[in-house]
Amino acid sequence: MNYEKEKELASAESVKLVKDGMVVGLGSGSTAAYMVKELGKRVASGLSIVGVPSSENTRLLAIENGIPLKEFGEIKKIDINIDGADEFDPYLRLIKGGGGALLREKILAHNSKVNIIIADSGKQVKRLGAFKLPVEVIPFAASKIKEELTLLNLSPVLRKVDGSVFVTDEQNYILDIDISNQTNLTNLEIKLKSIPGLVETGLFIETTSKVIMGVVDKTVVLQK
Ligand code: ABF
Repeated sequence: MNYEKEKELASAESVKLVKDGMVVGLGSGSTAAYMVKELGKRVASGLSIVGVPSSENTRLLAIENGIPLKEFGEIKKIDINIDGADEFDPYLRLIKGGGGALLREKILAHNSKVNIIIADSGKQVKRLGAFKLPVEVIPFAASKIKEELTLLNLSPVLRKVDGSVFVTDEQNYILDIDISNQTNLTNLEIKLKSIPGLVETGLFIETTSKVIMGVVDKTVVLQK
């Protein structure tokens, strides 16, 4: 399976949905990176858009690719948001945040008219949870939240990269939790969001308009 090819195919297909004058949410991760590069080519050919990046990494990539940007606070609404995912299920519910950008990604998704997820076929699952769910927590509360999540049998692990604690664009920490035995994701989301100091989860339950999935040498569109 050539997942990189599938990511490229899905990204190229998603960029066709972008029209002149749109405000475009720019996702994070390697699939979204293909999309940003493809969008940059269309901007170079005359497409007139404004991008809103979901991470500092995407901001830098968008600048490198000549995409005009605005700060999230400067725009009224995002016309189309294009982002990746770590997993999606048959209900188009997502686990996101493998790259640590889940907070800004969820904020952009919430403020978008249309949310397009681009993915390779390896992201499609029958049931979410093989991929650990990232939750973003403020450093002040991280250890206590970890204890609370442990008592909920969610097996939290503080995310580290090269031995150092990972810090998000908003200077928070990430706990990766095991939701594979959870039967009600809506209740789980409500429970998690009720914990003071837990800022956001990588569970995107209602935001997705459609998924464009690369499959070998073509793309498939999935929507509710
Ligand atoms: C991003 O895309 C993250 O939310 C998610 O973790 C990531 C998936 O990464 P990749 O496209 O590199 O597989 O939006």
